[in-house]
Amino acid sequence: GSRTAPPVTVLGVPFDLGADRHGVDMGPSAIRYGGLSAALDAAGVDYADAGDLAVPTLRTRADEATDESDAKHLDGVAEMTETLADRVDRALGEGTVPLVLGGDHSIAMGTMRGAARAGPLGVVWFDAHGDYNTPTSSPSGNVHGMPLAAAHGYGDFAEMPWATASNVVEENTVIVGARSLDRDEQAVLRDSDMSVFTMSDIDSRGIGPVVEEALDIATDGVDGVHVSLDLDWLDPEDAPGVGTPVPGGVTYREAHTAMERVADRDAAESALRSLDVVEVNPVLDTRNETGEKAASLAATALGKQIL
Ligand code: 6HN
Ligand code: MN
Ligand code: MN
Ligand code: MN
Repeated sequence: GSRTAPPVTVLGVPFDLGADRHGVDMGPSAIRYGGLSAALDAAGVDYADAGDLAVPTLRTRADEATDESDAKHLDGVAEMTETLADRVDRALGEGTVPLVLGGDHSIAMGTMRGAARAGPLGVVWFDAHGDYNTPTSSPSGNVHGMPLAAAHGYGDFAEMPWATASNVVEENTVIVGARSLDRDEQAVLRDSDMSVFTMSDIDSRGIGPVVEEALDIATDGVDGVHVSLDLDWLDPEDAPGVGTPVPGGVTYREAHTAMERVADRDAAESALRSLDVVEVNPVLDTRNETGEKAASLAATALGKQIL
């Protein structure tokens, strides 16, 4: 079949203050250079590239510890979150689906905060990690390990209204492919109403059924879903250009199937409100392989059915 999908607004967010590794700020360039426009064209996606947002980075900041929090660069993250949330809000107001290119995963705080303004928002989080730490629980202090907790206003984030995404609830939040959860994250996720599908679930049930169930949960009773694709969800053999690789991830083929299921669900229900593709670090990559795969996966998630 065919459909008329809303056009896409591409937003680059060259932000690296949420991670320890320099280079992830070049993610938007790597994804564009990796063939994003050709992939979107081939997938029949109508899009406009709005360029990169102006955000603070490690290179533009002399002092690495300007705030008092246990979380690094929280003031810079706050500035980015505000800027991106407003830009996502505007893209949605123009009737487009924002495709947000990271940048480290803390940028999802801005995407979700903006997307949730349009109404209740489900979340599907494709990641090796849970990203449910708080400044108190984090072993690293890196905010890219915290965006999902921030969106929910969990723990320390209850006192940081700038970080939260109203209209994001645990019942509609799903993590897919987690295989590296810190101790406190494990406890929180176990006791919460969020759903977590591990690599073991994917191995035993297959990627297609797992993603279908994840989408069922995320879209239950809400009319929009945010999909967050961390490239470290893939096995490091397939996606080496990431800052926190974890062995035992999904193959590129499985990731592609997952994005096809997202596109199919969107074709059926107009489910996809926003998409971010994060953690691509060309400095750590092999011939921009990870940037190319990120471009292709984004286009697949947004693509029309061509047959
Ligand atoms: N990511 N759980 C670790 C931490 O430092 O909190 C790793 C987080 C990785 C975050 O890849 O988006
Ligand atoms: Mn992540
Ligand atoms: Mn991750
Ligand atoms: Mn299809």
